[in-house]
Amino acid sequence: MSSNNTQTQEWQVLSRDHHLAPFSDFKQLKEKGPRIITHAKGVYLWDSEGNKILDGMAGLWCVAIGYGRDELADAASKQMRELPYYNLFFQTAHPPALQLAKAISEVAPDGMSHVFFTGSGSEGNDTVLRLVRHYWAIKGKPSKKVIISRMNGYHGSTVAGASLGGMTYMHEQGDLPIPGIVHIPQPYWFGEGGDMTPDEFGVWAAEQLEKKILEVGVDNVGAFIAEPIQGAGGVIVPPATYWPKIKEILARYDILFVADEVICGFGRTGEWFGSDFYGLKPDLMTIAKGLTSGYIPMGGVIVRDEVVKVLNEGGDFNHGFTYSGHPVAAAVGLENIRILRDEKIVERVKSETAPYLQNRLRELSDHPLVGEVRGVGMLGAIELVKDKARRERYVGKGAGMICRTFCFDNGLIMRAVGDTMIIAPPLVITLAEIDELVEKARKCLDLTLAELEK
Ligand code: PXG
Repeated sequence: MSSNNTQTQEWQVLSRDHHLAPFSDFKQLKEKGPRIITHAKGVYLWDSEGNKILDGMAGLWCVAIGYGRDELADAASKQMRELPYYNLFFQTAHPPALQLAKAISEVAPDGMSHVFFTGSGSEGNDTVLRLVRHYWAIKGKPSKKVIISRMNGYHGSTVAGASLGGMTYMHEQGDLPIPGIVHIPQPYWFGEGGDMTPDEFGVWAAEQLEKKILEVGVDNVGAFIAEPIQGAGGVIVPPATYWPKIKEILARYDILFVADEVICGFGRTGEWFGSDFYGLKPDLMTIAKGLTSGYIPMGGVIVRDEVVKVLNEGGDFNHGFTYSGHPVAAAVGLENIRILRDEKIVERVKSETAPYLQNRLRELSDHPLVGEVRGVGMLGAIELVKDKARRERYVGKGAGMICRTFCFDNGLIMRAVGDTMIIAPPLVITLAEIDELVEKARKCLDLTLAELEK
């Protein structure tokens, strides 16, 4: 193990002897030992070696209001003393879940005033699958079961979530997707656009939805699910032609549209939801992450009123979780939304910090290693290439991982998805902190280029 610090070593031994970490190579992690994060404030993390790190990923895309807000701790503590647990089953409810449902409906797009709570985004998407099929059964069209999703989309890690997702490396480890879920190509122009212009490619990628609906048969298709901007897939901002064409196609066929807002929701694009940013009209929206700024686990599904009207006629919906609408999580979510609203954090992202971040990030386009910089709001991606004009990669060199390691060692968390570097900082990041982020990123691009050209 890498550290000389005995406290760090102790924790790494606990990891080696007792912990199986998510999305990790267990054996490799045992040998190397994890970096131990001990505390955080604002946009900064500290590790057990005393390093201060600018968190360019807001944890895992979730810490919208930044670390260390006592108000959320106080809300949790107060609720734990008053009613630490009760459920929403069997015709009971409690104030925090009901108040949070109302608060969410106030920031959600018009006509989406009901929420089904879950414990996570994955559970939210499991709920989506159950809701979609239940909806069509009530409407007398039980054959409309198939859900169309996208390759390289991310919708979670439960069996339904991973099936809806289009990550082949997840499908390979569990005989997924489950039946009734099919995938179409993603609108990733930089990686897959070939000789088409971005606009041509956006139309082509959207047309794959119509092609798939016709192939499966509209009588068999229940819904299309998509992230407004793919997050875990590499911050894939679709070409400008994509969503308008998808909207046109959705209007032609009687299927539901599910926006997975787990990353885009609660201000990340500078609007409350990615659907607001693109003018989409989803029937269902999956939420999590920014809902509680990650201070406590919680997810849910926001449902359009017309859909609720149908569900109201369907008798029991036989689905729910012990922790659906957990009172402590709900109290934290309420306080988080209050802070987002009262401090006008979403407005400030839109008018000030996001334009600044996007401008500053694009300055990196002149770097010899950078093939494209793209982003929206507090989401950004930097493509690492060997040849800019031909969008040619460094084959087999692991450029992204090299860059990610340099970033970590230089006090910046910037993630790598293959050779795409991605950022999603807390929404409260300041202009000075954005400067620091971009300057550190440039330095690490220099170090990465030098390493690759060695
Ligand atoms: N939908 C989207 C769009 C997500 O980004 C989920 C659903 C699932 O949420 P839960 O709460 O069940 O994790 C997510 C989660 C990564 C990474 O590598 C991204 C997520 C989770 C884990 C890793 O970027 N997003």
